[in-house]
Amino acid sequence: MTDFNEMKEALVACDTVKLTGLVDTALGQGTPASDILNQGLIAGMDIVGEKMENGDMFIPEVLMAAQAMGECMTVLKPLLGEGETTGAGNVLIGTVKGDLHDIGKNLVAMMMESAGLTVHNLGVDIDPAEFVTQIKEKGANIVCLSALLTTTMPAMKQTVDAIVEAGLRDQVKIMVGGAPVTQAFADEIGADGFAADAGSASKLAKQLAA
Ligand code: B1M
Repeated sequence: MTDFNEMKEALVACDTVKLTGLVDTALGQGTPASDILNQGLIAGMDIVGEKMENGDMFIPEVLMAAQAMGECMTVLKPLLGEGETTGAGNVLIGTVKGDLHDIGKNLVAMMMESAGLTVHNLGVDIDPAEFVTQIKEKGANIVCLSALLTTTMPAMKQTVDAIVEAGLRDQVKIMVGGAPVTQAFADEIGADGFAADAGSASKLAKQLAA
């Protein structure tokens, strides 16, 4: 029986060696990779967020925790696939201008790749104009925007507007996501879809691409 509390504690303590050991043990016990991700790592990151908010953890520690989670993701990535493949979706994904958070966005990219979609991961702090350039260059039919800060959510609207102004709106479906983002916000800015997590983002992308 996997003790997810121990995993969460190791993540909060930024103890990469212990955390990767616990993940290996859990996998050896037959615990599904998705349970380790959701109940261990993402739940642990939520505690990190609360501690950050309360001033009990500072940026360097939060980065170390993020790095520890990244190490585990290397192990979990091949195990998180959905097993289906489709050539339909050509996805461009990036974190919007002003925002440096990339763990969730990379998770979404990873899930989409494992679901057989072609994914171009642009990185973080991506300017609206750069999204436009990359849509043209990569011939994307789906654009995924990630934002983790309420202050960078307006950059999602600016990116949608830039795509409209470039005359590309009919060529792409636009999806948005990230902790502060909601379906109502997606509707408000004229996006085609919202996904609350990596699994539903991957499913929605396949639906929109079909
Ligand atoms: Co930041 N940070 N951070 N941070 N950070 C949050 C987001 C915060 C909620 C913490 C808090 O105060 N409780 C808060 C935002 C408050 C707000 O705006 N409402 C915050 C803040 C304030 C800040 C700074 C401003 C702090 C400062 O400097 N004073 C600063 C901003 C820097 C910047 O971006 N310009 C900052 C910096 C950082 C670090 C660099 C230290 C680090 C990021 C490292 C990295 O990403 N490489 C960091 C981290 C790690 C966090 C927390 C702790 C964890 C985020 C995370 O990775 N979660 C976070 C608190 C929290 O979220 N609990 C916090 C795990 C990840 C798997 O979940 O990203 O939500 P998430 O992704 C999910 C879904 O949202 C969805 O699927 C993912 C997987 O299921 N999803 C999508 C995400 N993108 C999607 C795109 C889609 C679809 C779904 O496209 C269609």
